[in-house]
Amino acid sequence: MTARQQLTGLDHYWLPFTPNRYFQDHPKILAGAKGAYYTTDDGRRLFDCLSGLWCTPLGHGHPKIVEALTRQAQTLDYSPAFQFCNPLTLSLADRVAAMAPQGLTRIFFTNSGSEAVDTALKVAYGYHRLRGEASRVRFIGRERGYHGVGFGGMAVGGMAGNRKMFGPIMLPGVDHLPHTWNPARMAFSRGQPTWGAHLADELERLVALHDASTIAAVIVEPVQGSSAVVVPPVGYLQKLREICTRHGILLIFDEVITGFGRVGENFGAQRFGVTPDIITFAKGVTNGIIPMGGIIVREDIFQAFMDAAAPAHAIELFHGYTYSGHPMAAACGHAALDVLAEEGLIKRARELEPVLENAMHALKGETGVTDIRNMGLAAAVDLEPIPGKPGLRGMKVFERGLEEGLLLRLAGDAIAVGPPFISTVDELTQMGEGLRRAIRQVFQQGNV
Ligand code: PXG
Ligand code: PLP
Repeated sequence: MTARQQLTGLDHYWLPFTPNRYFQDHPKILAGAKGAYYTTDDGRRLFDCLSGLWCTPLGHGHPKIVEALTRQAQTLDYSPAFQFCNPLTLSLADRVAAMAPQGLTRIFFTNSGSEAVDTALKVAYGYHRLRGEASRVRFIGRERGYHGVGFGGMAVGGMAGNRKMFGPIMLPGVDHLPHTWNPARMAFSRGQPTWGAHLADELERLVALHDASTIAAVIVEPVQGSSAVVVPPVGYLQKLREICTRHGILLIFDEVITGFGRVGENFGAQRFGVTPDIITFAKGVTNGIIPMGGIIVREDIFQAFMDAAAPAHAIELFHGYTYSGHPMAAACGHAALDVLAEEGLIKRARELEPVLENAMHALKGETGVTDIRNMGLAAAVDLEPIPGKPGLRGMKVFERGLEEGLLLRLAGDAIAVGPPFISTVDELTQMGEGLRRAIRQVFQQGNV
């Protein structure tokens, strides 16, 4: 029997963010991974164009990570997250704080980006409340933003498809900034578009509408990832920072994708020279091997909780997860950050940025390519949709990409890539050419 014939579970498993009925008939099964490549159950090798789901920038099967996990499983496989800690989780907090922008010093660990976002929103509201500003109950997100699938993250998120079923049960009081993508002004921009900083002034309008005294925090991704790599216009994030500071609103950067080197610096905050009050992270902190996320907060935000009038034996924040700061995740995080530092991979990501930029922008002029965007080791290509069938063109290019040996990421009718930092120049160039062939094949078929 082939591996495919032995496959079980299709009658029981419910896949996340996947057309399940299509998957039933076209299961895509990965059997192994090493370095920058996956192997499918029928023995095909696929270049890992999105580093898993943006989470494995160091590639797969790194011996240091394997060794660290083996050792940790034999030493301390779990320790209770409440009332106890372990040395590795504590020292991982030191390391994450050392990588963060100055002033962001306290780490709260979660197990995913969604949990990190909901944690950040609760901390932001709690901070204001403890300081006597309990009226600050609103959160401001942004159109096209993705902040995970928790009740908080869903409400501040701005991808319509993720929200429409749940409108009636959404967190109240949330408003959204407009997104910054404007094809007439910025199509085919390399890196940051020069037009669009003024869109941050929309925050002033929301403040005027709702009053600053009702707004707890603004949450944005420095570069929007899930909605296909929307890069902030030059000066935009600086303006958001300035407006938030002026009105006492906390600024949260959701760096679940942009953190740990994806944009060529530790965090997007450093790449863009803007320091938020809270950073959320996940994915790359453990190279995606063991789930982990968290938030990094300003010391005085943490202190506001510590200083609240309560006896010293009282819990300051009624929030946490069974697996917060899991020792296996902490061991994985240390190994991943060791590899990132020892192999100089953030610097390498920055060096590869122009290679990826050139490989992707070389697709300009291909039939059906309507925009190309890039920042750090992230890029996306917009494709002309098939009339009346949104998403189908993207799906076809994605499927064709598999034939070209590419595991691409599908985002509606856009294709996103976020290759591993260990990629070679040749691999990135080949990825661009493979994508070109996939796009040509699909547009040659016409609108069917
Ligand atoms: N915030 C941001 C900015 C994210 O990108 C989350 C929160 C949620 O993280 P978790 O760990 O709960 O999934 C994310 C996750 C894609 C893709 O293809 C993006 C994400 C997840 C899966 C796929 O763009 N982002
Ligand atoms: N539901 C129940 C019944 C629980 O007991 C717990 C945790 O103890 C949770 C949900 C939350 O799980 P986690 O801490 O893994 O987020």
